[in-house]
Amino acid sequence: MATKDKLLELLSSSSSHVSGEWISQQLGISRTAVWKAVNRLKQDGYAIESVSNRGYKLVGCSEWITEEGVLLALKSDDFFEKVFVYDTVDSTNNELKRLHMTTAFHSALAIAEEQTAGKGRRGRSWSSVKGDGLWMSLLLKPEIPPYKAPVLTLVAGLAVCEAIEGATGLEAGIKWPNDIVVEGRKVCGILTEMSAEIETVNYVVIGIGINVNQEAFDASLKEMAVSLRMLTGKPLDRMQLLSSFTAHFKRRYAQFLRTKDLVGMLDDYQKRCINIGKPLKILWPEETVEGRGLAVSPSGELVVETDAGVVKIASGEVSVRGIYGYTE
Ligand code: BT5
Repeated sequence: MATKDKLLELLSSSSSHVSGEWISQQLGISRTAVWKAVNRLKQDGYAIESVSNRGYKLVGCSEWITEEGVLLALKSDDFFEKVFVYDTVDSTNNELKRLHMTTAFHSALAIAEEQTAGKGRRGRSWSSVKGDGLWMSLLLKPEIPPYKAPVLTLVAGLAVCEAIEGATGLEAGIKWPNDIVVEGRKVCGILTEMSAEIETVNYVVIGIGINVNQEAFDASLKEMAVSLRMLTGKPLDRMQLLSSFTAHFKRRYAQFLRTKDLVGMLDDYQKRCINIGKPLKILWPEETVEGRGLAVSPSGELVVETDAGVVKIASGEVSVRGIYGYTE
C-alpha cells in the first residue's frame, strides 16, 4: 500500500486531529514524508485541515473518485477480487466484459468518473456526465441457470434503495424491473447483462447508474430524471454511498444465493415496488395491455391483473400511471 493510502486510512479512522509526530511513528516514516503524503492526498481532492500543535484531520472526502477512495469505501474486504477505477470509459459494463476476455477473475467492480457511451436497455443510452454520478458495474459468477439472472437486477435495485434511504433519508421505490424512483422521478437505472451456456451462467455484469450530484438535467431528461442532490438540496459523498450500497448488496446477494430467488427479501421488495396496486400498461412488442400490479413473485416476475386474467411477466417494459408523465 502506498504511503498516502496508509495515511488516508489513519486519518479516516480518527475523529480528531492527529499529530505529525504520531503519524510518522505509526507509518515508520519521517515528518517530511508525512507532509509530502498529506500534500498528495490534498492534490487528490481530500480536504485535510492542519492546525499547528494539533496536527492533521480529514475534514472532507475527495470530490473525485480515486482508487484509494474506492478501496476505502469497500472496507478492504475481498468481495471483489478486482477493482478498476477509470476517469473516462465508454461503458463500465463493456469494460468489464472486455477485461474478462483477457484476464479471468471471479468478481470485479468497475467504476468511472464519466461514461462516454453509457448504455440503457434495448440500445438506449444512459447519460453519465463527469463527476456527478456513481457509474459502476459488478461482475459476479453465481451458480445459477441463465433464466434466473434477471432476478439480480431486482436484488441490486433493493440494495440501491436501502443505500439511498440510509444516506439521505429519502424514500426510494422500485419501478419493476430496473428503475429506482424517488418522488416520481428516476434516480437510478440498472442494466444486467450476462454470458451464459444453455444451462449455466458464466458471469453476470450488473451495471448501476445512480444520479448523485447533478444540479439539473437537459431538456430531454428533465421531466423524468432527478439526482439525489436535487432532492436533498445538498451534495452527497459518492464514496459513502458506494460503501453503503456494497454493504447492502452483499447482504442481499447472500440471501439470493441461499435460495436463488427473492424468497428471503420478498416482503422488503414488495414494500418498495411502486407497480403494486397501481394501474399500469404492459408494453409488449405486438400489443399494449392495461392492468393493475398485484405482486412480485418469489422468482421475480411481476404479477398483473388484466381483463383477460392474471398474467406473470418476467421481463419487459411497464409504464406505471403517475410516473414519468403517464397520466391518462
Ligand atoms: C436503464 O435502462 O435504466 C439502465 C441504465 C444502466 C446504466 C448503468 S451506468 C453503469 C453501467 N454501464 C452502462 O453502460 N450502463 C450501466 P433503461 O430502462 O433502458 O432506461 C434508459 C432510459 O433512461 C433512457 O432512454 C432515458 O430516457 C433515461 N435516462 C438516460 N440517462 C438517464 C439518467 N442519467 N437518469 C435518469 N434517466 C436517464
